[in-house]
Order: sequence, then C-alpha cells, then structure tokens
Amino acid sequence: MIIESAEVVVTSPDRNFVTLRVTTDDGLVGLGDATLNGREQSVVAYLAEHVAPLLVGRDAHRIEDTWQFLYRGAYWRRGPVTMAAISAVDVALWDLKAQAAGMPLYQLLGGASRSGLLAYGHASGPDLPSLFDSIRRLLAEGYRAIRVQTSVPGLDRIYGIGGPVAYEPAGRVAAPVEEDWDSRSYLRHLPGVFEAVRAEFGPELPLLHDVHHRLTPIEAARLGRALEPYDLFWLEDCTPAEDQEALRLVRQHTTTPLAIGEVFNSVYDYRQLIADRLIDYVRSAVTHTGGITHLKRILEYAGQYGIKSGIHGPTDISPVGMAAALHLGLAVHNFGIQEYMKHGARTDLVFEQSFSFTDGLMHPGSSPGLGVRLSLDEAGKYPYQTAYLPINRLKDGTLHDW
Ligand code: EZ4
Ligand code: CO
Repeated sequence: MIIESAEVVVTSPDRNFVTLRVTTDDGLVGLGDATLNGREQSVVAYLAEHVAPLLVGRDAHRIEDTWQFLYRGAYWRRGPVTMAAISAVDVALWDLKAQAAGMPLYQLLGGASRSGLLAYGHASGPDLPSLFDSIRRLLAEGYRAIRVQTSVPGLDRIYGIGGPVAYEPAGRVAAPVEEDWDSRSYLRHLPGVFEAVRAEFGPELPLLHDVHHRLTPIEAARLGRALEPYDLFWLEDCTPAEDQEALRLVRQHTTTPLAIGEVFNSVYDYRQLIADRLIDYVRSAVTHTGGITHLKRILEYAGQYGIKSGIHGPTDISPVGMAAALHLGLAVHNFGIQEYMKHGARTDLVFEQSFSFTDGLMHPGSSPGLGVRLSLDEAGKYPYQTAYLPINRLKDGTLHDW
C-alpha cells in the first residue's frame, strides 16, 4: 500500500475545514482533519510544502514509523501547527489501514470497549429562561449530558453564548471580535445559575461548565468550591492551561472534577497533571495532539491514574476528526465523555458520515476505516473565508485570557 499522493483540501461550508487526502496505489483514499481554528492556512502550508512531498512513495502501513519520522525528523518538535499536521497524516494512515483490513477503525485499536459513547451538548443563553429553553432543546434531541454557559450581568459580549440553537467559536470576520470580561461579576453570578438549573432539571442530569482559561488559580479554587453543591461532571479549563502547577492550587481547595487540555498538543503538556493526579479528564483533540497514535498513548498513561477521556469535539473538529475521536473513544478503556456540537447542513453534504447519535450515545458506525467520505465537488463550492476566534478584554482595556 504505497502512497501515491497527499493533497490538502480547504473548504468552508459552514466554517473552515482543512482535510488531508492521501491516496494509495491500491486506489484507497484516507482522510485526516488538519483544522486549526483561526490559523488554518499555517497547517495548509506545513502539510503542502513540507510533509506531502515526503509521504509520496512511503508504505502507508507504517503508521508508527511515519509518526516518528515527522515528529523527530522535523527537529522543531511539538507546537500546535506541527502536531495538527502530524495528526492529519496519522489519522489518514489509520483510515487507510482499516479500509485495507475491511474493518471499522476501532477494531484495529483493540475493539469496542462499550456499546456507545456518552456525548454532551452545549446549552447557553443570555438569561435563565433562554438557557432553560436551550437545555430543553438538547434534551429533546436526546442529549443525556449538558454543558451550561450563560451571560454575566454587566458584560455585553462573552465567549460561548450562542443564539437560539448553537454557537460557533470563530466568526467569519476580518479581525478578532473583542469581547468583555470581569471575573468578580462572573464569580458572583455563576453559582446561582447552577442552583437554578438544578432546581429546574433535578439532580440526575450530568452538567458541565467551561471557564475558558479565564480565572487565576485562587479564583478557580473558589469557583470549584462554590459549585460543589451542584455536583458538576466537570469544570473545564479553569485556569490558563500552560501553567500546570496552577491546577495543584485549585485541587487543594475543591472536589469539583477538573478537565483541561483542548489547547495541548503533546503528552509533555500533561505529564505533571497526570502523574500528580491534578485533573480528572483529558480534553485533547485527536486532531491537535498527534492523531490517534499519540492521543491513545496519552490516554493509556492517564488511565493508570484513574483519569478519563473527554475528547474535544466542537464544530471546528471536522466530521473526519470527530470520527477519529469516536473510534478511539469506543476502544480505550478509560473513556469518560465525548463533546459533540452538530455541524451545519452544508458540512454534512461535504463530508458523508457513518457515525450516529442515538438516545444521547454516539457510535462510529461499521463502515471500513473512519467511515467518512469527502465530496470534492461539494468541498469545491466553498472557498476558505478569513475567520478568527474572539479576544477578551477587561473593562480597562487589558487583554485577558479568553
Ligand atoms: O473554544 O473549539 O470546549 N470547547 C471549547 C471550544 C473552543 C473552540 C476553539 O477552537 O472550548 O468552543
Ligand atoms: Co473548552
């Protein structure tokens, strides 16, 4: 199974996606998701200029060797652009190997460890009535776990609050939108929101919350403690993630479970967090953490410490990346939960998918490989559009973590 070509396909049906498409002399096509939200073209150049020419002529079966070749061979190890590019190659090769074997990919990863993957959806609203409506809409769609985000009185625009249906992290804008932040207002407001949600929806429903890295360690510790009565499934990204030591302080003060890692790209980002049991869930994306090969390694390491998966799955993970997450999640022993924001209708026409969402559980399906096909005709209708994630400023204009 020799690689004949590796091409990068950029398309923007409902948002931007970068897909690596690897073809072999057997006539098979393997796909990898290389989307890096708001910095897409950097990965396009990395793949097209530096990686694709090296893949042609290689044996597509040699997944581990290719991973090491791209990681060690680059000399400049790690980093989001490099690791997104390696992820795309790795996932495309796993897709090819599983297609060649005539099996869904999870069979090659050890087979199914469960019958379905618990997924959580995103509810948000500017006030309690609209937040409740958003939660009810997700429950009606079948979701059995829900992330709760809400506006904060006094702040005009904050991240992660959608319209009536969903929110899209990056806007199709020429420059980042500037949003507002004030930690004291947020800390005062949020516990009451969870109290109201619990009163309305009862004690059983798993509830999650994402802080988006916006608090100092002592503020995060206080929030974790204040939310304990509402029994969160997890509190996500409570402090800026690059500071592993910060989680130790948070951990000393609260029993609210902690999740972190959507901006990580290597096991080295997790070493202290896992070995010192400072977190409960690994939030990495397959697409940003070196693909299935490397995220499986991280999850096996985490599993030795009772830490579970919570693989990243917002809309900037393409259906290709989502399928990879589902195959890996079905196979690993220490699965926790899967994030799932549905894509738009145009995206579903560009990417034909075999994965399913039924009664709140996801399954990657039984098609050989990843189970996703890319329509080049559909993809070609939607050229790249400039898009950026927003930034966040305090009331005095200081740039803050978002
Ligand atoms: O901000 O995917 O948990 N999910 C999230 C997402 C991320 C975006 C960044 O590209 O925090 O909304
Ligand atoms: Co997040």
